[in-house]
Amino acid sequence: MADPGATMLARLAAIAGDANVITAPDDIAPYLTDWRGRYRGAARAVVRPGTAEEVAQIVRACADVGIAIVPQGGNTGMCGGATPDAGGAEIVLSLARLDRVRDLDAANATITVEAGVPLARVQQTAADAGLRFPLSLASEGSCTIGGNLSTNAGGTAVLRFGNARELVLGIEVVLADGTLWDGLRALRKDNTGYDLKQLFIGAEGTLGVVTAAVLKLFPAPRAQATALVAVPGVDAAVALLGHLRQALGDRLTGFELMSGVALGLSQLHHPALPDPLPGHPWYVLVQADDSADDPGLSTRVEAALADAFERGTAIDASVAQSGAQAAALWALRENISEAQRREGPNIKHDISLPVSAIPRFLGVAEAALAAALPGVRFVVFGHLGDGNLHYNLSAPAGVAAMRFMDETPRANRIVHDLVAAAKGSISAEHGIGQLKRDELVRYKSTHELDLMRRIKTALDPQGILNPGKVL
Ligand code: FAD
Ligand code: 2HG
Ligand code: ZN
Repeated sequence: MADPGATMLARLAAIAGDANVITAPDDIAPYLTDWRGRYRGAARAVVRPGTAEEVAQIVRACADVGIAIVPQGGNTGMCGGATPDAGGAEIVLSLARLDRVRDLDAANATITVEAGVPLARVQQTAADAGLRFPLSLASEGSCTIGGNLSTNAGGTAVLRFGNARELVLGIEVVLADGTLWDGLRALRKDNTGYDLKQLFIGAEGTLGVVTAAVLKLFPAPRAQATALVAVPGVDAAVALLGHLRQALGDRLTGFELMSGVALGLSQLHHPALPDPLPGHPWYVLVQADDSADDPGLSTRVEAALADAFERGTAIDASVAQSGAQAAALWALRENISEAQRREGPNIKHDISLPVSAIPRFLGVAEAALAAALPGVRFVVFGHLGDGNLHYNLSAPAGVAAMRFMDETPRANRIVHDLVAAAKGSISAEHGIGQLKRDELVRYKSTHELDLMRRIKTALDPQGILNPGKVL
């Protein structure tokens, strides 16, 4: 009698081609662990379809025999959402070969791309057409549009352009029974019932497999100004945010907070980067863009900062004088995660609060954590303009990073209880995946969890799409 596992692999190979059903342990290993190295799973195969129709056939084949599917894009997610469980019965469905830009409509300011297109390629394709796709993450060279939509990624320009979900006009999705839904509309107005595409955005592969999307484009920035600003404290940074919003209006696209510790870590691991304002407790990276070719933008930013010095909300600033200098300032910010990874595992908290509540939260959380975990090192940075902090905790000096991870439940309770008390979110932009599944149950209301479970059951009654993630 034929081995049912082998029969299934043969069926998948007949759909995607022999070379795209990978089972050799060395070849599948990179797909079985996450960027942080926090999770390690097993899978019967990694399947790499090349078209949306092939994705649909694969999902149908899996649905027929009840095999669970873990969609994976660039595998840069922070919550283990793309890592299969340890059982070895699931398949990883890599969308990487769905990498075509299907259309760019300059007059409609839209681009239609497949799920596996890396974010940086979408940005570049838009730029080549004199336009801009504003989603921007440090992982943009590797992460994919399918992953960005499935996590509702945030990044460094949310302040001006919104999260990934605000940038989507249409979507193409393979449903749990293998039906291919073509929702690739390119309309800015469409009130014909429920906004179904939004269900799949931020669903982390638990409701459907995204195969393509229509994304909004914007005018390219013709003038840009970047400044690293030293601030005396986070309350001053919040005041500076309000001040720059008033002075720059919509031109303010990024407002990133970094503690001196976080910046120092980035510099330590990337010594070629500059150190323009050493020795301050907190920094803000300010980005201003104008679609008009305004030669006065830097002057406008400098004038606003001079005003901030007078008010005491800023102490010092370094305004980039060239594109290369601006890129180096951004590299300081964007390399913090990588620097932290090199130091060993850390306890991450991706939280959001009303911006006004952040200074108080920081004071109370620091005191509580320092008392509970003496010597804990705070690596705090994030998208302050959106009220989103990466409130990461590293092991005290002399404590093994791996052992410190055992403190995760205690640290989570302190941080997340404070966040919940301030009506914040325990996951601002990274999602739930497997990392925060139990935390979600603790902090989400029973009504919301019940609604989420009903949606999951309605769309994936067999529970084959990314089981054990989110819910
Ligand atoms: P993956 O990691 O492959 O998958 C993520 C989730 O989406 C999984 O649940 C997976 O099953 C699901 N999925 C993937 N593709 C599909 C698909 N086609 N259909 C259905 N489900 C799918 N995130 C931010 O929001 N803001 C940041 O600023 C940011 N910066 C980062 C910096 C670094 C250095 C790194 C490593 C990560 C950063 N991230 C950030 C996290 C990560 O890059 C984002 O979550 C990104 O959107 C994930 O895309 P991906 O293609 O790598 O998805
Ligand atoms: C960032 O903003 C990412 O750089 C990663 O969201 C955050 O490493 C982190 O905690
Ligand atoms: Zn972030």
